[in-house]
Amino acid sequence: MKNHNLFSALWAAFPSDLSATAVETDEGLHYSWNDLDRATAMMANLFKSLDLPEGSRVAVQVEKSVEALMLYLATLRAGYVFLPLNTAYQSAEIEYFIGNAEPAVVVCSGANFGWVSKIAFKAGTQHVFTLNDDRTGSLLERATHHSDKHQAVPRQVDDLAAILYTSGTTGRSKGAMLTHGNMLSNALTLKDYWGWKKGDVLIHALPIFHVHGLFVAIHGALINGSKMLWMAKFDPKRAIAYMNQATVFMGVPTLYVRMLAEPSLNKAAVKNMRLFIAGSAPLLIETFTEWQERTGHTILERYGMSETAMLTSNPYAPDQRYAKQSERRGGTVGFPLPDVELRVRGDDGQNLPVGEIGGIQVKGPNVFKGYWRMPEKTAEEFTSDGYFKTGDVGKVDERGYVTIVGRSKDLIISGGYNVYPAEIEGYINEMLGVAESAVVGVPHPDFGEVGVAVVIAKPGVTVQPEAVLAELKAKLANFKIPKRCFVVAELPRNTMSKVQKNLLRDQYKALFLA
Ligand code: MLC
Ligand code: AMP
Repeated sequence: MKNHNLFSALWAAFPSDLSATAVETDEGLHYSWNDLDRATAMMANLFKSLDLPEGSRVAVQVEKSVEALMLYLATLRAGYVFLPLNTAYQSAEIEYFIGNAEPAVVVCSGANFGWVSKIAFKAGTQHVFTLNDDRTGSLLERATHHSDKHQAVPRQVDDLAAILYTSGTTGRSKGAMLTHGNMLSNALTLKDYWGWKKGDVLIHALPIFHVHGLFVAIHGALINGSKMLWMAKFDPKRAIAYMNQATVFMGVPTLYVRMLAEPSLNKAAVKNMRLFIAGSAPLLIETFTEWQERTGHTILERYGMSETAMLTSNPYAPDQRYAKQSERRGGTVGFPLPDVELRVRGDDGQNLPVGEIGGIQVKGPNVFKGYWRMPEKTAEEFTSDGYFKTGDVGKVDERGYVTIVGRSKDLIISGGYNVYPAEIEGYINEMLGVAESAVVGVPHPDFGEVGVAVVIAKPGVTVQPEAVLAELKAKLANFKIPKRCFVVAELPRNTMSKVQKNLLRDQYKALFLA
């Protein structure tokens, strides 16, 4: 029987010269394809020696490093389920994820071992390893004692490969279960659609705990046997300097905005580049146009989400299905990918005609299996005929281009990270002296959108805005902290007493715009 383990497909795409560089880091280190193979075999053998139960989760909160990439690949290779966690998450957030996912293995940085291991052992995790971004830690120490040969564990298309937590609109985060089949199908589709070719080199500038950096970028390079120029942290100057040795760049809009602020970005700097891809948040038309003017390249914008990986993309080459359209249209997210079915539905559940705005629903081999241990939530998010309700609101024009115009989910996307107002409001409302709060997203020149908190104090109590933000900072990941807080007498409400967030958004919309 064929082994559908995603690792096997990635491994099969390694180039024949295994001594060639697979990853070059911004510290000047070179890792060969052979290094990737051997190190992931050793880590996979370490996991095997632990005799973990079938389907075990491996939860990982570590800084970006090539060893962290190897840990991801080793988890796939060993047939377990990878659970990446943003390094910004603090103890309350980590406690929830570990408690909910019940991982058999947790890997954290040495600096966090004290508090993370306490949480993990309390949740019943048997093994806690450390991995630091300077190639030290108990994971590597233990792995070196194992063989560098390992046969990828057989997996079926429908077997779990990863769980990605996406914050919930209400209540707690949900773990999106992605299978080996989901990810391989998406990687192969994108390889073809984006015209990956021999000799392509990817600048890897994104964090590796979300879909964009972990799946789209890594799978894209590996399934094409392409080298990656690996940036531990995005730096616009360095990214531009890398472009004379690279051909493909992927980034959230903020990365493009920051590169545009660099005088070194010009046509000469990008002359070796083939493709610039943007996604995870709306790319402003101004950024799209300015990039075109400065570099002569047209950014290719695509759209996806944790539950589905990539769904739509502007064309790289003419798309045969849409009258051979080859134009990348700013402000749109392009066409549904070849194996994705996408429809726009009205509130009455009926398909909407071309150009009309409604809820985007999707179906395809890339669409996830459901939310971890939340069958009711899963059922709610799928239609009776098997379409996933994305929560994004959009339209399709007569040429087939999809445009996202908003979200039915109350969500702020800040610098490509998702922030759920309900979660922040929950924390603020628990604070001493607070009667109520509302968090809204407003435009921001760097992050695209940022949160603003509007708070009402209890009668007779004085609440300081700075104190609200400081208290949040102590509890939540830094990117979730609203950039400003206002204490006001009342919140605007409609006749049903519901807070009118649209009015608040309008009131504060110019806060960060010069
Ligand atoms: C950092 N901060 C942020 C922030 N990132 N605030 C809001 N939104 C963000 N995204 C905070 C910092 O903690 C700091 O707070 C202050 O803002 C200034 O930080 P900075 O130094 O400017 O930030 P930096 O470290 O440079 O990070 C910015 C960034 C990073 C844009 C490089 O956020 C990033 O890598 N974003 C990419 C996210 C991503 O990969 N998304 C893909 C999701 S997948 P203080 O208080 O400490 O000063 C997905 C599906 C799909 O959505 O379709 O792809
Ligand atoms: P996440 O849950 O982190 O995977 O974020 C997914 C969400 O990001 C989607 O549901 C969209 O709302 C948003 N998103 C991703 N790509 C784009 C894009 N190109 N334009 C607008 N929104 C996007």
